[in-house]
Amino acid sequence: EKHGPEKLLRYQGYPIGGEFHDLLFRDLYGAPIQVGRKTTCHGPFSDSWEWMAGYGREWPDWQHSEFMIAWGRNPIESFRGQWEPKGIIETLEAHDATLVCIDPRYTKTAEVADLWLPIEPRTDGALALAIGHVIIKEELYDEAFVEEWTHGFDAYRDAVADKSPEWAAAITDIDAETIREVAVGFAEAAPRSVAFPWTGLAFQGNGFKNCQNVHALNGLVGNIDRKGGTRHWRTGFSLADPFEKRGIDIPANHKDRPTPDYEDHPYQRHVRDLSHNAVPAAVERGDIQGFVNNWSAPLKSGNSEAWATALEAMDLVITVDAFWSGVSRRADVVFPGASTLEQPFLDTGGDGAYSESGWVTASKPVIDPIGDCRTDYDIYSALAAELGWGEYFPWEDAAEFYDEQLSGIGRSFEDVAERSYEIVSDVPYEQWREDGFDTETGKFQFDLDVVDEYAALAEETGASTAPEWHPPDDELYGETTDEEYPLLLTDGFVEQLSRGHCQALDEAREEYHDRFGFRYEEYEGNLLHINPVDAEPRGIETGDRVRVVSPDSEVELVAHVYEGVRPGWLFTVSGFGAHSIAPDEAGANIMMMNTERHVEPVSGQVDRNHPVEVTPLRGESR
Ligand SMILES: Nc1nc2c(c(=O)[nH]1)N[C@H]1C(S)=C(S)[C@@H](COP(=O)(O)OP(=O)(O)OC[C@H]3O[C@@H](n4cnc5c(=O)[nH]c(N)nc54)[C@H](O)[C@@H]3O)O[C@H]1N2
Ligand SMILES: Nc1nc2c(c(=O)[nH]1)N[C@H]1C(S)=C(S)[C@@H](COP(=O)(O)OP(=O)(O)OC[C@H]3O[C@@H](n4cnc5c(=O)[nH]c(N)nc54)[C@H](O)[C@@H]3O)O[C@H]1N2
Ligand SMILES: [Mo]
Repeated sequence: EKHGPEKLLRYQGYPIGGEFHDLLFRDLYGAPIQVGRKTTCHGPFSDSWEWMAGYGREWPDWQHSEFMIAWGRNPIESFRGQWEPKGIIETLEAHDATLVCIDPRYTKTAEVADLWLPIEPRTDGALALAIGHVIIKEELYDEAFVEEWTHGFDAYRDAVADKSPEWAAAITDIDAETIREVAVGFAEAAPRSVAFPWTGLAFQGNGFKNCQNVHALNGLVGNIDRKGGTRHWRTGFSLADPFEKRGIDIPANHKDRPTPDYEDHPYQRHVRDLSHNAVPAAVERGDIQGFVNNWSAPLKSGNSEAWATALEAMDLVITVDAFWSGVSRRADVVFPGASTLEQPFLDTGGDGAYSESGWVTASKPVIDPIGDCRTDYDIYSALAAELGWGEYFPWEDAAEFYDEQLSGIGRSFEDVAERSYEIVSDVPYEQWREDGFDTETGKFQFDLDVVDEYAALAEETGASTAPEWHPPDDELYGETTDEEYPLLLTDGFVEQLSRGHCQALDEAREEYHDRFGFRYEEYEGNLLHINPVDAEPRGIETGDRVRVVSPDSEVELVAHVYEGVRPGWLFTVSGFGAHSIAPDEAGANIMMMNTERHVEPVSGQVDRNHPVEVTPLRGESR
């Protein structure tokens, strides 16, 4: 009432009740601003793909592929028990396919790969240019596809003309012969080949360019939306609209509200939602006075110290969460959300395990919500009723809503949930033959100067749209290591823990510690993996408590001396430490070192690379 909807910031993780949250807080209450999911997870790789290929998401057709490059990706762990590892392992066995893993960390994906390339971090764009160089020089690209379906090939060819494997070897620390071998293997297997980046490249300050250069390789060999290549993600069917069925017109009360222009943040002119790391500044300026959070743990995602201060400065913080996260602890109102097993669930997709089909999957609650917890539908419909919008939530529960959605494809919720999933449609390959590419030129674009928003941004920031590799430079493209801070630290995921979801669960943490030979009864936090080459001169041994200092801040962790990380590079798992759901906030949240300036300049995505120095804390072993 005091500040109006334009001052209430929305933030969503991957909730079950996402549509009900949007209906209440966006459409009805009219809060126009949300934090961009892309700015914490996949901005650089999906934005560059969208500008090049015209659709938001590509997806590897692993199971039919003959040559796969997991590029800054770890699907064997990050999708354990799911379709990604299944597809990869199936094709490795059935087609004798090749898997190349490009990662400074020896992951379980590296374990099953034919080739592990522990690349110098953040040099991926240089490697991609050299691969393009070889493919063109050896005339291994798909001439027909390039001729008819791409734009800007000549400019691309000129840009890679001098980017030889020898040039890239000096930058990436991968030898020139290996670069040639990967380039030839990738191109010869095409169209059944795929180069697919994600978080490893998305979390870099120069990540947009690196992803742009990797995507170009897929265009070059013409594997776009072809069997064994990259799929164009589409379900190929539509569910019914339950609101339409009931004659309910949903208003768009968020539409005409004023939103601030973030003059000092050039990427915000094309990134529709607010960048995660820009939120504290927006609060400080008074643009944001309140926060409504749904299933998300923003305090582990970037600029954490400033975020915590910002939450305290806000007049009203509301959250729906299942655990006491850093947000829950600061919230004025906490709605204890039911877990996934306590509420009905429906999802659709056109990717993955059934890469030639669109599918629907559903499940019923296994038990009723425990204690005071409520399903998302109950929380949002009760709030709506109090606010005078009860007529927009006429359903008994989400299951009834899903049932009306499924009637559009002649199914019932009961049926689909009984079977757990159903294949609904066929999604043909080469969809571009019919529809073209949804880009400025109607083609796959090597030359991104035709994208006005990118051209304008490049001009404003002093960057360029060309296929180039930009080294980190302390200004635009990420911070460099130096004598004082000689090691590069980043964080990410591990098989045993799912994002910020599991760190409160003994069993998950125990499994994680077991894997690296630790007893979690002795230390419950995350481990700092450090190569012996870096550990020995510093007198660091496995189990030592260490202090990690960056130009902005410092944290304490327990070291794991380990050859599975590249010399000069340190890795830990996110979701621990300050503001996390881990008991007693055990371990460290390295995003306490992250600040507003740690963003990738094109997509506004958080840059999670930090130059640091590490010293043992004497007499304080775990
Ligand atoms: N078990 C589990 N599964 C998950 C998640 C989880 O937390 N736990 N999270 C889910 C989510 S939200 C996502 S987005 C996906 C992500 O799925 P993936 O992207 O497949 O998984 P990550 O483990 O993030 O893989 C990124 C890899 O990049 C490496 N890397 C870091 N820096 C560089 C670099 O400079 N160059 C290169 N080439 N590699 C680099 C890291 O060491 C890491 O192994 O996983 C999903 N699945
Ligand atoms: N430092 C660092 N930050 C990262 C990443 C990283 O690698 N390092 N990865 C980034 C990526 S790829 C992504 S996608 C984002 C994801 O970031 P978020 O969207 O924040 O997702 P989670 O970390 O999974 O946090 C989920 C929240 O939901 C709560 N929750 C868990 N289960 C339930 C439930 O059943 N019901 C309800 N109501 N709540 C529940 C948890 O307590 C937690 O607070 O994080 C990004 N942030
Ligand atoms: Mo993610």
